[in-house]
Amino acid sequence: MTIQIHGDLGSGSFRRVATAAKIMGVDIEHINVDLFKGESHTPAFLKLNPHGLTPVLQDGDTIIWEASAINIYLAEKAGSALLGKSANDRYQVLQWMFWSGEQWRVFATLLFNERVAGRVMGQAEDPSIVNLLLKNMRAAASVLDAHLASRRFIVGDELTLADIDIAAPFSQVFRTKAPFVEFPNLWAWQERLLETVPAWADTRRDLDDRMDTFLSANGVTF
Ligand SMILES: N[C@@H](CCC(=O)N[C@@H](CS)C(=O)NCC(=O)O)C(=O)O
Repeated sequence: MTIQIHGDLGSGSFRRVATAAKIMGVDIEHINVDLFKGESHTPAFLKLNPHGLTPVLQDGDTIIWEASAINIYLAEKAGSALLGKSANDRYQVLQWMFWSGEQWRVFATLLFNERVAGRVMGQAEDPSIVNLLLKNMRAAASVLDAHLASRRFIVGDELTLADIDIAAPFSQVFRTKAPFVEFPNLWAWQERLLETVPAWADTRRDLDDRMDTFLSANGVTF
């Protein structure tokens, strides 16, 4: 039975899973959930994830939400080095993935809500919220920038799930105007990923197409 991933092509979280699956050669069936139509809040979807969030994996009786957990599940199934080549690398990968969820992506998601979702709904951004988010993002980005000064990847010498998790906020950077361009090593790392990881470039194209089509249909431009 094919593994199903429920999600929206315009979502950076879905992109993390779509990218990892492509790299690992794991066949997935994309079940579209139109987030702009609120399809992650229907009674049927809430049975999969009561938080009303995507992506969700369905593999027979196994249901997993949270893109990082889904990627670990897929990587273990595929025996992939995306989880790290050694035991030590694996813990480092997990460390950065957990950090990414708590200290990094969360601010990017809230910035997206303020600057993109809010605009679609005709709401002005709240400067006090945006300033708090930018302050936290800059603090985290400066640590990443120093970390990446002498490294090509977040852990070890190859791409891992840590890179995919930490790169996710770049998915919406031209819409959120997250201040990553102020951090040259971080920016160069992201450009390198786009140039050297075809799946990362492919999924960005899908995401941008989806976002641009929706936003222009709703008269929103960035
Ligand atoms: N921590 C979750 C974040 C999931 C998340 O925020 N998903 C967004 C799309 S990127 C979503 O489904 N939003 C729907 C909604 O808020 O209604 C993960 O990593 O999977």
